Amino acid sequence: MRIDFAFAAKLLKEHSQIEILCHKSPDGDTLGCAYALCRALQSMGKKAKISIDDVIPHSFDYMNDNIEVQQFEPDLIVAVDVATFDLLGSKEYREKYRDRVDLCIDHHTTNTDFAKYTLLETEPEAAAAAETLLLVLYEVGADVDSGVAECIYTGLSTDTGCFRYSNTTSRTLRMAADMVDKDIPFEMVNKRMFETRTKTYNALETLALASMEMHFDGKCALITITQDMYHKSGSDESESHSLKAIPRQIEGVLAGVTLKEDADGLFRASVRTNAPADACRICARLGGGGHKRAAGCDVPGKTLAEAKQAILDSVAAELESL
Ligand SMILES: [Mn+2]
Repeated sequence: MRIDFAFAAKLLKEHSQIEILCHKSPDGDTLGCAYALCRALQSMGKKAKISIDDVIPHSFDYMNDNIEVQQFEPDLIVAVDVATFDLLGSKEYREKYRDRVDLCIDHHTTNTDFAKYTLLETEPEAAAAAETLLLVLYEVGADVDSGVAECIYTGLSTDTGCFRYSNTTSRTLRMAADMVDKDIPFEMVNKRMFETRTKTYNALETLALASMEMHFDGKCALITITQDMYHKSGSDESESHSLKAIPRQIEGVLAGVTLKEDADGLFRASVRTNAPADACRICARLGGGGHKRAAGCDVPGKTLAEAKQAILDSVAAELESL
């Protein structure tokens, strides 16, 4: 059931033992929302904890400072920035939460209403779930101190490519300005999120760049990240996220595709587009979803060649429709 801000705030106010869920392959938005909410709830004297079925990259460590680790049985379960139930994690992990997620605060048009109550602001309303969450925190009357503000800022900046993507609105910028007014170390956040690279990431990027292929008269660029590349570079999946931005950066590209092989040999595509190509439509053809300029899907195919063909067919269909 879709709910409004007042109802979401009421749910948070009426409960005192709250578990917060992130999506797998966590990014700055899902983590920023989770840490911001956890901090705000703990400073209201409530019990709050974050659960996630994945490794949290070290670059996000700063948001975890001063959060108390609390163990308890939740009376409210809240998912943040999670569009579908499957995105919570592995089959075994998510079974624990089947029909148990009470509230979902999200900004994906593809949200499946898997939670009992859903507070949804879709693009162009909210570039990041952190925008929606911030409004919930205001509605709750929570103290948005610098610790909370730093987490909200992380969500805002990471989902907008540091306020460069077309999903950025004046509201996003105003909220970011309000967070900066709380004396947050935004330069440190930007540096960690957008500049600092590990040696292993650098090695992985080199391999990914070497895999680049151009298709359809240069309108599509595709890079591949295989398990073998993780081994060769000493990197792992947690470092692969910022690679997704690369194919779209090439002049003339409308659809930038990153095809990743997971540990089970299955393939997943991340698609980033430039207008007028629609990333969500490209991924929806294969059963996935997301946003207009950024979306993802599982790609059928037992081999890399088959997976490549499947995603390229969907890109071709999109390009022909323009
Ligand atoms: Mn998001």
